Amino acid sequence: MGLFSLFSFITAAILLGCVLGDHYHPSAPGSRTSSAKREEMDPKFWNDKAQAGIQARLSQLQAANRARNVVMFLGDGMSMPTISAARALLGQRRGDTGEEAELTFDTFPTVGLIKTYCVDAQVADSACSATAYLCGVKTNYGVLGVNAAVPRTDCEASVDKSTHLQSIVDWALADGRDTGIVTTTRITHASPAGAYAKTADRYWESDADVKKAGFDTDRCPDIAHQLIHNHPGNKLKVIFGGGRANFLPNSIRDDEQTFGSRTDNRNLIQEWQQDKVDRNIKHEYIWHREQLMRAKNDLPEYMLGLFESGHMQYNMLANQTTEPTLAEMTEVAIRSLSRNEKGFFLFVEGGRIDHAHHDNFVELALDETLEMDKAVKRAAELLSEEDSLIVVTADHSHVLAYNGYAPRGNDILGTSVFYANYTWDGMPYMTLSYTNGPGFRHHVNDGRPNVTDEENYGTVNWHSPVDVPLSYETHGGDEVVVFARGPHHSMFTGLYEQSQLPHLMAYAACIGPGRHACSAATHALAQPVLLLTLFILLASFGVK
Ligand SMILES: *[C@@H]1O[C@H](CO)[C@@H](O)[C@H](O)[C@H]1NC(C)=O
Ligand SMILES: *[C@@H]1O[C@H](CO)[C@@H](O)[C@H](O)[C@H]1NC(C)=O
Ligand SMILES: CC(=O)N[C@H]1CO[C@H](CO)[C@@H](O)[C@@H]1O
Ligand SMILES: [Zn+2]
Repeated sequence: MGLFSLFSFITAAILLGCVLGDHYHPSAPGSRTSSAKREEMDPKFWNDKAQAGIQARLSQLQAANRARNVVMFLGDGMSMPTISAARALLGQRRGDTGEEAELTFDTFPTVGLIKTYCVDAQVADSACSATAYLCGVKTNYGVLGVNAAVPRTDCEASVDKSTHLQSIVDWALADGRDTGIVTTTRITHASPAGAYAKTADRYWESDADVKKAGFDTDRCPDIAHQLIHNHPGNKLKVIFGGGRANFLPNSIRDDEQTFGSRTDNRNLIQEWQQDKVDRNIKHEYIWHREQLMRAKNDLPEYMLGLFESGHMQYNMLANQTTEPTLAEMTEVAIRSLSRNEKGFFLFVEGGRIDHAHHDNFVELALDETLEMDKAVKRAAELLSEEDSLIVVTADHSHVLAYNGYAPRGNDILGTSVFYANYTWDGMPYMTLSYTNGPGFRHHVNDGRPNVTDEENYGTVNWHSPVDVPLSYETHGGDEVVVFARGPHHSMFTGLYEQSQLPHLMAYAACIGPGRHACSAATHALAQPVLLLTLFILLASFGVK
């Protein structure tokens, strides 16, 4: 009886709360203070935190050296809700409420926003966006390293050299710096290929793909071939990722017993090795985590690591004996490239955030985001803020939504429990859900089914619910974030085009075409001197 009246009292209070709040923002969740942290009740907590933030920003203001090294981290499909939810998951895995947790790149001093649309598309794919953030020019959906004069799949148009773009890898090489690419996808996949390939279609990864589209590989060489034989791919000192099949003939099995996919009978891994033998350069091809760990202690000049036949495995599902983590690959890459006195450019991609989103596997997407953050942490530990610029960003957004209004600390992968009762059908809904994708459920008895009742609910292979049925969830068109730390990080603030990004990195590093931090420093000095000279000259004329 006592319990019952307490329950009715609470229910009445909640309903009253709803009446008192406006109906768009019911006031009830705020009244549930049980999950809030004690120290957060005290204004001093927030004031001290804000003052510490001022101190941290002040100590960042001095860094204005030239960036000797540049590491660019790309979370494929790492939209803003992805970052917010991954942060909560990070904290909750440590047993905390989660929302207040900090990713490594959250602590970077500068944040900006970039517009990701392509020349012919409202919402970007990873190819036109890679061309923008690596070559500095926006182009058509699906093409790589060529300008918008090349329509997708138009082989002949892409033969015209005037359509070819240089990437920041070219710019770094021209300055005598070393370069590398690291990814969890096939190394021939759109994002890493933006660093070295020129092609009318991102999916022409092996000769078989080009031929299937009806084209001649002599006119339009496949992406794997370009990586091994063309500049700048053949100058990359570190190449780590998946995608072995595109480098091997379809008649032979690789070290993990999977067949290659090439129909020209070429073994591009052997051709890569032969090229180094001919030039008498210390090199190593690796395919296993232990080989990577061993190489760390005796680094060859060139390294090619292909750890899977296709994409590398999701971290949560990976065989940890054979599969290195993104942080491990990043560390070996940085140790290798750091040997160049002039510095380096390294591209690191957390490439499977995107794939997990396309399948509505939200936990995998968040975990892959946290894996990339671990790689960022490793890089930030290994490299000095004085001479190394680290940029973290995404190529495009996704249609993941972070729904209200669960109480503080509620399981980020769970239901918005408090409001389950207020859905029209009385069914629960998830805090994280998607606008579209394969996670569509047919209605039962004219209503939504109870998705938390499903057999595989709570597993990584459970599809988050969606509104619109599609085989694969889509990218989103909203801005993505850029985080920057190191020399000239403040240049990355504001809201700008994605194609601005490599120009900013080149500015800070004093490489590539256009303005440089190094020459800008002299200009800044030269201008007043020039003005003064002019003034004296005019004054002396005036005296006469
Ligand atoms: C991981 O791969 C190794 C080598 O192929 C294999 O021996 C081992 O059984 C695998 N482990 C798991 C958990 O699958
Ligand atoms: C939905 O399913 C869960 C798990 O079986 C159950 O606890 C909950 O009561 C169900 N809710 C409704 C409204 O059916
Ligand atoms: C106010 C309200 O609708 N309460 C309902 C919330 O959901 C539970 C379980 O489905 C019901 O028992 C309540 O009546
Ligand atoms: Zn995608």
